[in-house]
Amino acid sequence: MKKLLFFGSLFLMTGCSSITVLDPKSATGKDQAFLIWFSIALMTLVILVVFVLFTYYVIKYREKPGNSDALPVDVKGNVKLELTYTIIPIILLIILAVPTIKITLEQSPSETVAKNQDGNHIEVLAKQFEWSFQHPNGEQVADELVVPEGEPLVFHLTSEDVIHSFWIPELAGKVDVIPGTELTYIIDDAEVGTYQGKCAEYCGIQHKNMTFTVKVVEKDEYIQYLNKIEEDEEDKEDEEEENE
Ligand SMILES: [Cu+2]
Repeated sequence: MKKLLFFGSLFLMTGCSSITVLDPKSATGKDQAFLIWFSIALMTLVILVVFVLFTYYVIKYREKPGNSDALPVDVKGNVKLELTYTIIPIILLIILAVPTIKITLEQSPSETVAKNQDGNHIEVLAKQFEWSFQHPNGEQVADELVVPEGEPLVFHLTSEDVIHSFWIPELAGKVDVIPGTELTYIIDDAEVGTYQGKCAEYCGIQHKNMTFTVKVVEKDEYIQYLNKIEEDEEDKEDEEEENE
């Protein structure tokens, strides 16, 4: 039994080290992680109360030597008890519902095309099996996204073929990317760093290769990056002209 517990907990702990969604690097992700921790805490409280009462009554009313024939007193309902175990769960559900509804409504991707929203706007086009990111200066880069820190990241998500799912586990939850619809999704206060992104909806034979990198950089570095991709594009055009 001890061995089982030891290996069981070891197994659980090794799993936890890689759950990046529980240690997010953006305000949006932190709100989502808060909901996960908050509901786990409430559920743990309920489980503890149930198990303590269960253990207590199992011991209290167990069969004792000498009174194995005794029958319990027959009672017909108990209004106080029934009200207690009806009202407490209702209160718990309300406590859980308030932050859940608030955060979900605030963060839900919207179908309104919010081009005048404050922040850094990125057009995201998903297709089998590649992500294309269009920066505010019009330049397009595949599978790598560089964004500045300090302003909301406003993603305009759309798909060219099938349903994909846009997911940067360390920054925020998944969002479906749907052909024919443009969804606006905002990630607030992303910290400087490099994060992995992926498609989280099975979209075809090479689905697992549909990954991308997100680099959140300081403002100066971001401006340099924009200039660089613009120059690269001009160089490419010049080369093509020379080749013609
Ligand atoms: Cu995909």
